[in-house]
Amino acid sequence: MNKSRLLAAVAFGAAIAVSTAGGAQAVFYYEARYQGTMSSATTVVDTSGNLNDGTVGSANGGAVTSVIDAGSTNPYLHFSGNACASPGSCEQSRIVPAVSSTLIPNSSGSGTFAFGASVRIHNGVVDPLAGMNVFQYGFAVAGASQWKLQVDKLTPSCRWADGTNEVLLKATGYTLPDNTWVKMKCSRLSATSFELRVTDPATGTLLTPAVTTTATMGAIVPTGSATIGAKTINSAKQDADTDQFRGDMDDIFFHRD
Ligand SMILES: [Ca+2]
Repeated sequence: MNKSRLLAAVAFGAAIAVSTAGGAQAVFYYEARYQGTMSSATTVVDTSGNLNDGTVGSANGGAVTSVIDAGSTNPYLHFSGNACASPGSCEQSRIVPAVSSTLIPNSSGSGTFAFGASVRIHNGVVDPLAGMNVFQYGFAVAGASQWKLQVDKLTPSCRWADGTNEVLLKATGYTLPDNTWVKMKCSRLSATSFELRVTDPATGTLLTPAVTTTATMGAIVPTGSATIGAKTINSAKQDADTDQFRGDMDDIFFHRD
């Protein structure tokens, strides 16, 4: 059992204990989770138990690969290529879950839920001014539901929208460090409470103060396909159009309470 799985198992056990003691509180439930393993060149394995594997789409030679660093046993996903502003030649890759309709909060979209991922970027590969998508479902347009995690200009931010109201939480003043794993978790903690936590995935230590807000928000029911690593694949476009992620990603998750 690798460290992240061990920590997950410990956290799961703790949640069960709370649930038993409290009587009514549900154990959070991973609807989809990608922890770095692939079963083929284009299939990312869902470890949540829901068999919701992801499929890699690509253009211009882009790829997602499962990598294990020397001295480690923990696989992660690497998105190929360097930051690119030359339309027609940018390596592109993204992951699309087989099923997106399950990535909806309970209570017809009104329930509490969380999503997130760990990322590691590399100076010289990534454009520090770029928009980069991590995990999103739905688009940021008027009238559309969405939940989204992104690292635009290397600053983590989460967005929730019900089609009318929106919340954007940003870790203002914090930028992703070079060659370092950082975990980001976006949570709807109650009907009106939202939070972004940026932590060291190995220890859980906050790397910047948690960002929270309260807001009016209805049901969040995105449509279409959830995407990981870019909002679209289009060989004629450049990174600024596709929000292509550059670097490494691990433990991408969506869970409902
Ligand atoms: Ca992993």
